[in-house]
Amino acid sequence: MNNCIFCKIAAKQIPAATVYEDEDLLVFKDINPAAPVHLLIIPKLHLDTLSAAQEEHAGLLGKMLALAPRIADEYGCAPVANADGELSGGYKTLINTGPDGGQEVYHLHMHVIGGPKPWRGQR
Ligand code: DGP
Repeated sequence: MNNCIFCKIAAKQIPAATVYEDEDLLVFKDINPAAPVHLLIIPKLHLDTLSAAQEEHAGLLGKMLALAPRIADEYGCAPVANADGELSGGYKTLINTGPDGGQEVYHLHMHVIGGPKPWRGQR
């Protein structure tokens, strides 16, 4: 293992508020939440960035994306329609990639951000 903080979280060497774990993925609360719900989905496999992912990682990326709505639903963020069909709720999924993409931690991760507004940095 390198000196990666998210690898250390995955290896349970440093604590995190973990909300989901399977053989490939870990989900924990962001230490600096931008919204009432702010979770990070990481692969246990270290990849620096989304751009480091290769064809062989397609299944892993698919698992991350497929998990996001399940976790968001669990945290009450799924979009719901009222009787008039108007939608409320919802969440943002975000993968920052590289310096210009705003990436700070160089272990691939997907943000799941939701809950009652306002959120910090909302666009
Ligand atoms: P990004 O800009 O996409 O690389 O965001 C990295 C996020 O990781 C940022 O929102 C804060 C969070 N983070 C950084 N270090 C830790 C940590 O040690 N524990 C937890 N739970 N989150 C962290």
